[in-house]
Amino acid sequence: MNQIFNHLPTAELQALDAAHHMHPFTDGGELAAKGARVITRAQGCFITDSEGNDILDGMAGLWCVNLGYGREELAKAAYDQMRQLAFYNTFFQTTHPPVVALAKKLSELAPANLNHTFFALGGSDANDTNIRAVRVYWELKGKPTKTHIIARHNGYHGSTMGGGSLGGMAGIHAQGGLPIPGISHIAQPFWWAEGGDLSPEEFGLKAARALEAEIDRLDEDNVAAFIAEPVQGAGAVIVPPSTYWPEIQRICDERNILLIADEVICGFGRTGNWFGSDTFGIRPDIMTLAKGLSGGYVPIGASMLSDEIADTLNSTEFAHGYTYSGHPVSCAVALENLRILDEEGIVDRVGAETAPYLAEKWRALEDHPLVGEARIAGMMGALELTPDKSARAKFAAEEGTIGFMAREASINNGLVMRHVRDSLIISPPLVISRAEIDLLVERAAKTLDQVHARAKAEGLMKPA
Ligand code: PXG
Repeated sequence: MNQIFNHLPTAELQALDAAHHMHPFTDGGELAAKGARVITRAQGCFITDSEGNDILDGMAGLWCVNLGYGREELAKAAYDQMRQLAFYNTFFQTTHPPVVALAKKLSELAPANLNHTFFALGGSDANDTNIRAVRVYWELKGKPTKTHIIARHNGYHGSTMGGGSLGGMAGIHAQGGLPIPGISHIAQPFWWAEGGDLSPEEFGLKAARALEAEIDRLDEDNVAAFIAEPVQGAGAVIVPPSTYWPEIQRICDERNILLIADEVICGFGRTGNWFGSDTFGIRPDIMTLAKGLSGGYVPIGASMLSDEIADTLNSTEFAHGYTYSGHPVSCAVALENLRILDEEGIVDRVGAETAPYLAEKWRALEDHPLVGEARIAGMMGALELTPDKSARAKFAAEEGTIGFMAREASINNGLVMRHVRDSLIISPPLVISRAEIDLLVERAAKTLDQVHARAKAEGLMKPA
């Protein structure tokens, strides 16, 4: 057996980690001084660290372990497929059964006009595929000037050159020359932070009409597509007002702009339906998929294309693809994951039962003095922390100070929540039970009490 170092003590693993492993989105020096938390195993909705702490995983890994940990069927699907056909490519006029079966299954689950899948390894590279696909599409349609893509501030679409450029994250744009040319960003539908005196519905319309203004500014003949997440995930679970998506859809239809729904987080049940597009009545031309497609057990991503786009691209050679596009093992695991989601009625149960239960409990946290707004959409939620909720105020302290404090307190209370700026977010496994939801909310409430007391004691409950 290869050495996987399970036997090493925590401190030794941390030292080796600091010496040799570079972490994503992490200040390496700061982490080396502190030591990474070592996660050694997981079962159901709980992860276990090397010190033996069981922690409720309120983030489903990273918005992906939707069936929870330790599902034997998924391990067996990988094992069986590795023995049958560990790898073969799909470049040179070959295919294999798992990729055929998965592409067919996706066409059954996706909105009616999306019947064609181009596979990737995750969400970032699937979005890179999308950038090229929409540009080649318009070129083949005889409109080669339609190349520009409109996205949103604080959207997240990955961290490759393409994905990071589509995303609207200032921290990513600050490094390495992003965004690449031909991409611009409009306002996000984030009422709490940017809605001012408007009602959420008025603000939803205003935010959507920023798309129309941007198309006018660029000229519709130069615009290929608009990309957005149905609910912004990494941006802090920003649930758009009810007026937003219908207006975006109207604008894309009227102005002949392709609509790309980035369903990397929302897809496969997270919002209580198979896709966020179903929940919000969106009719996308392309969907980006990853994460929940395999439940996080193996890497896989995908772009699902409309009949019209696929037929057009199929009229030539689309010079694009990854060695592992449609990897047989990833496809086999994804298929098994979708079978379980389907046959165990997990998406239906989330929509009809557990998400409404979570929503009721989560919204009650809005009464806490530290919480300004409790947002929830299906199995994803956020708590906006504030020193003054009537003013929707930010803290005077450096942004993220209270959020980080709350994240650390939460883990110590046995619950993984993530913080974005000064909000706390959750995205638990879709199989979470009512009793586990009770535990999640109880630990979140305890965390809020502790952080509120500490922030008061340290004089941090001051509005900016
Ligand atoms: N689109 C969306 C909507 C995402 O959420 C990606 C694309 C990129 O996927 P890959 O598989 O290339 O990472 C994502 C990924 C966070 C966090 O901290 C969120 C993501 C990734 C890493 C961290 O919330 N989302």
